[in-house]
Formats: sequence, structure tokens, C-alpha cells
Amino acid sequence: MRLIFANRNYSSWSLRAWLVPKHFGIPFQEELVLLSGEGWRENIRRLSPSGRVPVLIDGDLVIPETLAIIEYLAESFPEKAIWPRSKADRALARSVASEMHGGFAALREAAPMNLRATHPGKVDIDVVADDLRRIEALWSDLLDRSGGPYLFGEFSAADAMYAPVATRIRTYELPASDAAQEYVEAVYALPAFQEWYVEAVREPWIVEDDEIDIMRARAAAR
Ligand SMILES: N[C@@H](CCC(=O)N[C@@H](CS)C(=O)NCC(=O)O)C(=O)O
Repeated sequence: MRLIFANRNYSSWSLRAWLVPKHFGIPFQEELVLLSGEGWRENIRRLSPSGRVPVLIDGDLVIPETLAIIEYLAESFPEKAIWPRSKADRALARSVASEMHGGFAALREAAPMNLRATHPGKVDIDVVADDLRRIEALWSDLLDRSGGPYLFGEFSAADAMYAPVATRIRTYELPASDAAQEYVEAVYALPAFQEWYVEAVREPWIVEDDEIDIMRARAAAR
């Protein structure tokens, strides 16, 4: 099984899909593609029918889309609690994972994942306030219910989906309650996350569209 993913520093969907097999000890080959440089889009298109990564390749099967990759892994390795064990928790975990997948566009656009950077005060909080409010409420309900440290107690696919949000809170020093900060720390403390992070901060490539200083300069020039 091969997982093709993009720049560890910037690619939030890649991080989500990678954390699951890595945390659950599922063997897979890793293949990095870049989101910059000549011909990068064509290169991804050659490997992924959607032209996007992550993409999981298992024999003849080529699966793009993060949630589909996670479901495929969960079905292939039912002995691993990729989704929580209880039916009610599984329903809630899938619900918040879908909410992440389809939502929070303002936060994703205004605060791109950038693991190696520290950019306090550069995100317009008014733009992301609604998304942050909902994420805080969702995290706090689930953490109260489970007792933490992860959304359903043990780390699950739901946490993989929200890990990039945790990094945005840290990178941009977004306002967050104590409980949310504690959750951010739990994400950073996960050994699989650390493995990704250590590699991410060493990457030399710059993706201009995901650099907030460049985004702000472009917006100011408009
Ligand atoms: N809906 C896709 C989104 C994947 C996605 O947008 N990936 C970005 C990298 S984080 C990408 O491939 N971008 C390439 C492009 O936009 O051309 C998923 O869930 O996997």
C-alpha cells in the first residue's frame, strides 16, 4: 500500500490521511509530491485521478479523498479502532469528520496550515470567529463527554481530521480556551504527529499561496 502526499509543512489533507495509518501501525510506503516547482500539477495528476493528494494506492485500486482513504483503512483493519468502538461515538466521530471535510472554509482560507511558521496577529479574527466558535464548542462537547485527551478519549480518525486546525491555532496564535489549548497540546504530543512535524519543519520548499505574508502583500496590492 502506498500513500502519496504533499509537502508536510503545508498539506493539511495529507497530514490527516497520513496520521491514521502511522498512528495505528499500518504498514505503508510513503511518497512525497510537491505543491510547487515546474510541472507540479501535472505530476500530481499523473498519480491521482482527482489531481489532488492524498491518494492511497493498494494494488490496482487508486483512492483519492481523505475520508474515503480513512474509511478504506478502517474497513481493511477492523481490529484497529480507527473510528471509536461504540456505535454512538462512531456516529459522532463521522459527523464531526464530515463537518471538517466540508466546512470551516473561512478558517482554511485565512489561515493556511504552515507548521514551521509563527505568525501571531496576522489573521483577521473577525473573519474566522464563527469557525473558531463552532470548533471550540465541538471540541469542548466531545472532550467533556469522553474525558479526553482526544475527542473520543483515545486518538481516532476524528482527531486526524482536526489536527491541522490545532496547528493553525498554534501557528497564528488564534484565541482559544484553556480546554482547546490543552487539546492542541495533545495533538502535538502524539508521537505520529511529532514524526510528521519534525520532517515538516526541515522542508526547504516555499508554497507562496500558503504564506500569509505573501497573501497579505497581494491583498494590499489589489
Ligand atoms: N477533498 C480532498 C482535498 C485534497 C486537497 O485539496 N489536497 C491539496 C493539497 S492539501 C491538493 O492536492 N492541491 C493540489 C491542487 O489544488 O492542485 C481530500 O479530502 O483529500
